[in-house]
Amino acid sequence: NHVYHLHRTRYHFQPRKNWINDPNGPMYYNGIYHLFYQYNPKGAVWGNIVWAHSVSKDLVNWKKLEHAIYPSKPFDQYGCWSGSATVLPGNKPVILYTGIVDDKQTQVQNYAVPANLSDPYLRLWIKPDNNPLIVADNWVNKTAFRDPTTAWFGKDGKWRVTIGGRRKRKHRGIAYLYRSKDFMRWTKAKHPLHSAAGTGNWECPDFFPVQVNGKNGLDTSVTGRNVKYVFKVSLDVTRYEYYTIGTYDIKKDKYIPEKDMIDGWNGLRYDYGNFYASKSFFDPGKNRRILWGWANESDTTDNDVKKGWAGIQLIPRTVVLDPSGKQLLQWPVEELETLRGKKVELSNQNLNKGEKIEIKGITAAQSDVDVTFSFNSLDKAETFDPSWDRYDAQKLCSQKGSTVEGGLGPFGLLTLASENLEEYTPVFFRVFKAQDKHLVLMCSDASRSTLMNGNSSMKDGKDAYRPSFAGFVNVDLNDKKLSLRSLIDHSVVESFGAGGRTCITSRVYPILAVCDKAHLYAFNNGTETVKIDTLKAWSMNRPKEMNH
Ligand code: DQQ
Repeated sequence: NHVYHLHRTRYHFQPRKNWINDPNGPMYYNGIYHLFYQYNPKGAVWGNIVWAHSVSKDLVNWKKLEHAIYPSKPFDQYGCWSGSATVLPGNKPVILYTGIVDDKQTQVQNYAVPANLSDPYLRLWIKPDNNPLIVADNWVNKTAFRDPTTAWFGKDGKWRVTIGGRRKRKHRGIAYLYRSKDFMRWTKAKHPLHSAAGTGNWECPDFFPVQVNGKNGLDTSVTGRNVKYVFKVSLDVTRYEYYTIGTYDIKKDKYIPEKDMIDGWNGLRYDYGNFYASKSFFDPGKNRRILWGWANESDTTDNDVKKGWAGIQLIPRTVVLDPSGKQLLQWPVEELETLRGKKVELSNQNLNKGEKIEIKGITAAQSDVDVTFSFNSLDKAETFDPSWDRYDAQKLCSQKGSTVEGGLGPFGLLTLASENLEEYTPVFFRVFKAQDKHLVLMCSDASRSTLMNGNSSMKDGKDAYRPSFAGFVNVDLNDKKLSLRSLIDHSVVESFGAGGRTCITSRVYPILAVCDKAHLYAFNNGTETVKIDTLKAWSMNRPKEMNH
């Protein structure tokens, strides 16, 4: 049991025990951040779901409160599933969430309001008797009808909300649209906000505006000329999320992805690793949009039960539209930097083929590392075989891991490494030359992360899941630089490539590379020499207050 305890994260959001999943109803209200989340009060596996509730002034320190919403009425007695918060005019928050009404998992949409608006923490929530607000009609698949978004307000004086689902007897994922004048009586729009064939059930849709050529976040109801929209879904079948960028046709009340966006399984992802059921919210305190994602365990269900806990919330990320307009950029919220302790710095250090440098002097198992690599030429980039699948970065990463010699790369970090490299989780780049352009592969490879028995590249709950997560990075290499930031926290490595263009999160469970036995290295296994331009690494402190 000793080792299990060492896998608890120290600066990620994690309750003392039991199962957690989706972040719910995140909001900023009167100077306080609220985070609700799916929680099983009775154990470390999914079930008995309530909305647990924590509050924070800085997104770093969290105070645990009593459960906000839990099964108690006919409209939610079998579970209180995911949903979102909307702050109505007059500064009145309201939560929309999915209630499970029977043992067949029939889903309805309910609302809850704070019992006392003058309580700064909004501890108590009331579920009025006119619930449920929205029930499935005959055209809606009532067991795939859930996760209402934050509502947005139209120029016609009506509120809108979208709800995830799946066409009956079809694999078309669908985001139903409902409208209401008073937030109480809701009517289904003739057309969904959006749908896509072949994607299966959509969970936790998210829909929000982003500024073009700007870094401010926008309230969910903002429309206008300098605005594009993001639409994200969590795919029930594959357990990952994808998003597109597009426009919102207000007349037709439809979202339309831009032409060159892939609207399906090969679409852009917030994160190419363990990141699911995410939700964003507008933070009027700092004029930014913040994204929260959940990472489940990659360990066996047996080990989850032995540990007594499962699931963490990842570090909240600021999201903005990339200047190209073609994707988002994500970056850990600036408040995280208040946890930075001891710092070490390196600069202008060459890494020749096969070399590695240890980053000493910080707590490698609990750290924040930010490094920029540079190189003199792209000439040695390996040829990208045209027969390889450009959308299967993960397969490429599992074949061409961190030790297979390349041209330009593999180079990057070896995180959570044991002294003799029996265990390590490399996060690295590999640059390829395709016919039309260079392709930058970014990997976070858990395949050598632990000597613990049981190993699988598929998640089945019986074996530990050790995938070679990977994604391509759409980055301009003209300046011959690539940057990487990794947040390392005992059993999680959360990485941001090229300023947050590509993000990958891995959950790993080393048995040797634990606590002060964990090491951190920068490495290069490519024939082209790369240089560590600058590297800054910090030991990360624990938040003073964190649900314990
Ligand atoms: N988790 C919730 C659902 C949602 C799913 C139930 C996504 O509302 O669709 O715990 O992880």
